[in-house]
Amino acid sequence: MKITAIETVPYAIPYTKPLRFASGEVHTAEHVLVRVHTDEGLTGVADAPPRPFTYGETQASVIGVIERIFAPQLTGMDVLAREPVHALLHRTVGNPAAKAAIDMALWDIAGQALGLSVTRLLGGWTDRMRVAHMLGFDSPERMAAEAERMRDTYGITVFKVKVGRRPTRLDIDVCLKLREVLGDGAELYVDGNRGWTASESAAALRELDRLGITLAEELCPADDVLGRRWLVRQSSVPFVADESATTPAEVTRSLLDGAATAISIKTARTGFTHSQRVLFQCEGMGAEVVMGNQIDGRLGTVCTVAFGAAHASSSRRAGELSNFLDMSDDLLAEPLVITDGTLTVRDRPGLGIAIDDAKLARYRQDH
Ligand code: MUC
Ligand code: MG
Repeated sequence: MKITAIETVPYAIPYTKPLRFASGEVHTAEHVLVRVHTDEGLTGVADAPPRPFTYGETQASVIGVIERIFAPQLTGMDVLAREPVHALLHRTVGNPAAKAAIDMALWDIAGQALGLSVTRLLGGWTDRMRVAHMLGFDSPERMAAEAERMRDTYGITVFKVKVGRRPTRLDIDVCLKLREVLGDGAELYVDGNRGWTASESAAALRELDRLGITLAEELCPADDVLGRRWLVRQSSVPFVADESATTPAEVTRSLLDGAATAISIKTARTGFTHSQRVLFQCEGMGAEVVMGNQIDGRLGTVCTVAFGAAHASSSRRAGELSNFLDMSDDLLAEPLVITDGTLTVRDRPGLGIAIDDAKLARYRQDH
């Protein structure tokens, strides 16, 4: 089966509640729907969420690189020729979301052709994941109210708290409030998106430790090489690299350099193929992983849970799978349902995604 065309559709869907964090904020999901068409009539679908504050990509750059470079290179290639496809994608540096969307759409086609879900193709460990919800910057009261709403409505008891503001007290007060309101039953972890210095992070970690946080992510920049290593050595919980370790090579360097002891895997930037490489590397090196969230909509979340549920080590911790709840609408024909703090994989061929054409017509920006 051969690739005949790669279609890119820019769309914009507003958030009901913007997500704010140390490296940026998102008010509208300005993503690119990527569809890979084949000569046998099957179409693979995935989402590319540009994150200029993390990777430098924009909606226009995702469309540009796919239309001008990737589509001409890949058209005519065998859908299952994953290694040759990646060798071609690799010739162009950067552009992780554009490459990841193409990779996931190809897995979607492979699953459809075989009549198997992508989760089963990747490893078939389980059919569900526990859900962690990301709480963006706000006052302690409002963040605690959101956490309570997530717990009461969806059964979510794991929360990733965005930190990295100055003074650090702002974020420590949020965590204190969350622990007070949610009690010991809730799991809390923090993500600084590089907002603090290593010494600010170390002082904050000592206080956060007392609240029983379970992970600390990107509290200071990994480029502050010695400061970061010094901080990671004194962390009593796994220290997660997210935006500082976005390729298999960066993951290796990060773990060997002591810049992290755990890795956030985001299918939106490493697709399924390279996410699996990263996962197996982490297993080999004895590092934990967490399934992260690239501020994904439902489409991206379907991909994250499809991958996370496929392996024991990627489904052990709760995955960040719920921030699509903050979007005013989405492109999927069917809703994603979180119950008892759990999201289940669709047991359908491929990714099991159906796009609602009326919604796509409403939100697309190219006409
Ligand atoms: C996260 O884990 O950092 C914020 C920026 C980004 O690239 O992803 C989000 C969540
Ligand atoms: Mg992060």
